[in-house]
Amino acid sequence: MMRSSELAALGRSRPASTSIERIGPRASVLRAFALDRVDELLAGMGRVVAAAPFRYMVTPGGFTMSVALTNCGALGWTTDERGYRYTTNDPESGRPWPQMPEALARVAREAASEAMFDNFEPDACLVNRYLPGSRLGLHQDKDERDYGAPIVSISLGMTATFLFGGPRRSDRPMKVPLQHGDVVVWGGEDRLRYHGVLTLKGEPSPALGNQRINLTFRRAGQRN
Ligand SMILES: O=C(O)CCC(=O)C(=O)O
Ligand SMILES: [Mn+2]
Repeated sequence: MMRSSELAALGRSRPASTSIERIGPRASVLRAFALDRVDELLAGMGRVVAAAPFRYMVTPGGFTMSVALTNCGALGWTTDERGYRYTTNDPESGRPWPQMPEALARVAREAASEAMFDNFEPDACLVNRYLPGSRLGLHQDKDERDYGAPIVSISLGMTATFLFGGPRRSDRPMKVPLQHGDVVVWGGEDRLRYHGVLTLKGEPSPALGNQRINLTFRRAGQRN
């Protein structure tokens, strides 16, 4: 996998505004990392949403999530009264989840590599849509088959406050503002840290208006 220095050698240097903030031993925020890829990310996402529209899923506890979601890739994350799990097919259409657009997978691989996780090959991309008032409670990402691969999370649109906690739900989370184009990567000893998103509010985004889109890439099935 290529690092920035190698990309620069190929004439693909990152915008000057890019910087890395460590938020854990194996967790970092890559500021503005996806900014020069927004158009291709949105185009790819548009194709995914056309085939598998956003929907509001129900938690096992019977609550409807305030975040709308869909998926692309070989596996897609779903929740219903029976629990959380990954499925190969969209339960709404019965068809396989749309393929993960190569442009999305590429940014995820490059972000993982930049954060020192080589050979990340995502097989699942969960697409979350937040509208003002949407929130995501503290949780761990633990429905994946093994935790060897990192989570790569791209933020687009409105700025949100990401909560990044510890290994226990009761650990006080740090608050990390995430802006359009920022990418968070966590893995290794940080892989199971609790995290969530505070209720979305504030200014509309010049790029996406009154919404925030989050693309979360995972290795959910067998490892490569
Ligand atoms: O929207 C975010 O920044 C985080 C999303 C997330 O944690 C998830 O989808 O599991
Ligand atoms: Mn999560």
